[in-house]
Amino acid sequence: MANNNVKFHGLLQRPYEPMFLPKSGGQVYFDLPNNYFTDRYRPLGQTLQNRFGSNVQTRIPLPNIAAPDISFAQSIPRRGGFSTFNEMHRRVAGQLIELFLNQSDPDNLCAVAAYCRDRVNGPMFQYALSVALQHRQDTANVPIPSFLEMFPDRFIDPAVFPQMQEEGRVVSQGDRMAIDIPMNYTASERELEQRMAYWREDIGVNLHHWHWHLVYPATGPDRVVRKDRRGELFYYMHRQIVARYNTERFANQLPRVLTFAHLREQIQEAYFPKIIRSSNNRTFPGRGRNQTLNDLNRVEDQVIVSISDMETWTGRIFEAIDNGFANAANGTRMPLDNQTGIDVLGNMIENSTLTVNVNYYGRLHNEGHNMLGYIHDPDNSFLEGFGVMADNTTAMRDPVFYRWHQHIDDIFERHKRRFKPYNRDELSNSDIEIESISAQLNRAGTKSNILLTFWQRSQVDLGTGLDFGPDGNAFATFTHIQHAPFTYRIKVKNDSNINKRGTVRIFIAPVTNESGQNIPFREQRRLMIELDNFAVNMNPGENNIVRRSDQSSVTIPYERTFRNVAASNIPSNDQFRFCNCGWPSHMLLPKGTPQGAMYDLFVMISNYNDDVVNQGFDENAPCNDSHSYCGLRDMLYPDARNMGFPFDRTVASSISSLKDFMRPYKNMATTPVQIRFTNTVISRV
Ligand code: CUO
Repeated sequence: MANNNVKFHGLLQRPYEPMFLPKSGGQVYFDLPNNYFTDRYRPLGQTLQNRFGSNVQTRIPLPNIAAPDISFAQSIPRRGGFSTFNEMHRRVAGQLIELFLNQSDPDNLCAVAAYCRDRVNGPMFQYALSVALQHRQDTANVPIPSFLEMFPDRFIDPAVFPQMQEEGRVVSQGDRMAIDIPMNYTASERELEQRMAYWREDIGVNLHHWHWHLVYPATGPDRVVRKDRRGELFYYMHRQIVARYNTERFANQLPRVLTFAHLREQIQEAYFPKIIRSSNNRTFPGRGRNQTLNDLNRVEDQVIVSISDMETWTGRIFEAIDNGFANAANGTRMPLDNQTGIDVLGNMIENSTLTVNVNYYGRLHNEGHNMLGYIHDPDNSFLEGFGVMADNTTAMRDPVFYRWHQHIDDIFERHKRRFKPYNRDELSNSDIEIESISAQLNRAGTKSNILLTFWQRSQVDLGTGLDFGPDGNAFATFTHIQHAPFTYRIKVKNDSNINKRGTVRIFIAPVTNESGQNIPFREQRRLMIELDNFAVNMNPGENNIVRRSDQSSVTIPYERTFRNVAASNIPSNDQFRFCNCGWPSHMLLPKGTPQGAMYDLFVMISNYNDDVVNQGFDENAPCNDSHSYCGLRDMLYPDARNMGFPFDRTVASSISSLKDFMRPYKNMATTPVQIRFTNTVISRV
């Protein structure tokens, strides 16, 4: 009997190939009762089964079931786009998730999912089944293939697909060559924003973003949406994206991103994504220069929102922030205090179904994605689908994503500014003194505090995502930024005579902007990039803390971002829980410059008693390694402080540098670090 991994992987691959075609490169076959076939194929059912179902290793017989009522899903065309920013799409996906969650065991889930698969929108099916698998206890360990495997068309230049088809058709498995995905195919160097294309269009970055929203859906059954501090994590994870993006811009001699606060202004930056939706061979539309938003009146998509709606909602959100409370739908006042305020605002502004009052505060962030995603065809006159901004898998490709999220972050900052700077009690850690910190490459003889970045060429197998493509592997190579692995060394003195526990918080931030001017601390504070967060025990006296860069609480390893589920024989035990949410490790550090750009490395060891969340948590357990941006599955967020602590609040006006900020505190340290970028491509071995 096939195990759950084999079954569900069969359901999740090649989304548009009917269920009766063999799966997993011809190894797996689902035996279907007649009513699973769609009308087109039912008359041919037996013939098709005989034709395709011979010579397979593993047969999975599916039981007779009463056809579930999925008429609710018909409003989303099977081969059209699916967007979690579209309210109607989210609602329908929520119903499908509910249907999947309600199945009594994995066998029934498999049967119902197999019935639905050929009848509903492809990406929506993948999304709903992935969410359900992740959130059911009895399937929590089923590996969810990377979205790159399921829908490679969202992530890479479509020019490579015909070449891959040719290679797969003509050349037998063992001899197939990898097809190279070019860098820099979306614009020329005349377009300055193109300097950031390697970052915006990075496959791992976009996968992370998709997986984050998969782990934290904004709509669906309450037990799926209601997660500890999800609103705050929405704010923090996206704030970190904006901080990282701005920092990267400086290294590429570009100024920080302009906030998109005034919705009636022209948007100077254009973007032409050059990717296609392979389900219907339509392109994702481009966005020309100097376009302006319009009211959306796309009746067919049920996307109806005006610029003045957006302005009204923004005004009411500001009013809530300035008053320090929000008006809940039931008439009560929700205090926007330090404890819960940011979480309430996160859910309100995003908006998730946890918003306190959707009728009053609206759907600001999500509709912003829609307005920008439909800027080319606001009333559907031209029957054009949405652009990349209206799709979670592709939004980070577009320069305007960062302008929009800078604005969203500025709204959260307005709330954060209401709080007094952290005081001595909150920042200090008695008896703990950091004597020195350094970061050094993992190679003997290298100088401390010089880190290296370069291009790396890696390979992925996209075979499982090519509907009606050749059996077996289809390799592609792509080029991405990478850094040489390094190690932090932290010398700490514990002046007490007892063991102490602390949380080590490591950040990095740029020292100078794009033109080499020093960045004042009030700006640098918001550019602090979290690199790691972990607990330590400190004995009385001297302690040497050694931590490798690949242990970061922010990232997941390359293999987790890109591993091909089909290729690896993953047992169904807990050791191999497959968790794809996490910043890709190859993007941990800013790129730096060929001459070497200077950054401040900052380390703080805070008092564990103020950090601890009352639960067992082992950072070495599978899936627990990227909690800073993704939290922990089925557990509370593991750090009791405000996310971003100690840099989430403003500081006294007398503080003008990071050194000023940390001067009173022995439990903090900083050192300048240089990041040097070498413009060569090294193949992953
Ligand atoms: Cu992740 Cu705007 O939420 O993209």
